[in-house]
Amino acid sequence: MKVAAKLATVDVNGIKANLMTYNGCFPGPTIRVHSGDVLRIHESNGLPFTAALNILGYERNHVNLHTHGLHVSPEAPADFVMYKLRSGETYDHEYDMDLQPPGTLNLYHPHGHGSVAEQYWAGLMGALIVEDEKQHNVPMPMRSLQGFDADAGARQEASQAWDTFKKERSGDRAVAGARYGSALKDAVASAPAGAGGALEARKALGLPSGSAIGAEETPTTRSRERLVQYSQQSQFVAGKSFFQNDKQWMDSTLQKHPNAKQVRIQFGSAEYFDLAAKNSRALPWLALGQNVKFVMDDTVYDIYE
Ligand SMILES: [Cu+2]
Repeated sequence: MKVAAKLATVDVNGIKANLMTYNGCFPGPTIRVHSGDVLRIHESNGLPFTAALNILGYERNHVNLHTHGLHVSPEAPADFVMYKLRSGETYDHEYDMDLQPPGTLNLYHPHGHGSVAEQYWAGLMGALIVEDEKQHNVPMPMRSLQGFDADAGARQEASQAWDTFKKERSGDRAVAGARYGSALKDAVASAPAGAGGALEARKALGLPSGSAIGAEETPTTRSRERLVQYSQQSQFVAGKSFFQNDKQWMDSTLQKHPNAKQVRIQFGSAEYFDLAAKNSRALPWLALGQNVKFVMDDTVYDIYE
């Protein structure tokens, strides 16, 4: 992917505007990537050279590049912004998207101290889309939150809850809503969602905080109860994120190894204990239960009951 900062006259809603642009368009070209990719961006600065300073006293028309929202390294050559690209210079960024969850909308823009605001406002920005699992062609059995995908009731509750959270700006429920929203969003990535997260979720969705079963059980409260469970269906264990599909805990990196060698091992069998004895690093993953699937040394281990 190439992005070139340059001045251009662009049509913005029928009005001609002289902007700073990426590749002569506004917004800049949309970059689409997949979780697990290596994204390479060749950046060049085609803005005119000037010795002028801006109102903050910083030299103008130097750029760099920031990927706003990506879960990537801040070190060179990834999301490193401690440099100034002068007119005519180039920089090659490389971002490892291993930790970036699928299905997210992010931005790219320059991030130079003292100059970012004027450049951003002048038009230097573009969208950076990390495709969702469907677009990524992740096989259905390897997708996260499969149950949620198939559960129309819970999805409807989620979208209504989301609308409510946006409207409620203050108070307990708004705070719980914000916390719960981010717990649900992170459920696909490494999720620290524990008992506290569940409590926030219950508060936000207007459910009783204990498990007061029976009182007023309606289809709506049942959908909301399931929604709480979906946001709890992941955990981070010994360097891997796991999400739960049905009874099975699945390693999120499975999505990157759709064609890896598969070994099916029955829980409690002689092979099971052999695997445990020979691979101490697999112990925390095996401890997840009797139905676990994880990747180790390019092999997928499918432990079943
Ligand atoms: Cu930003």
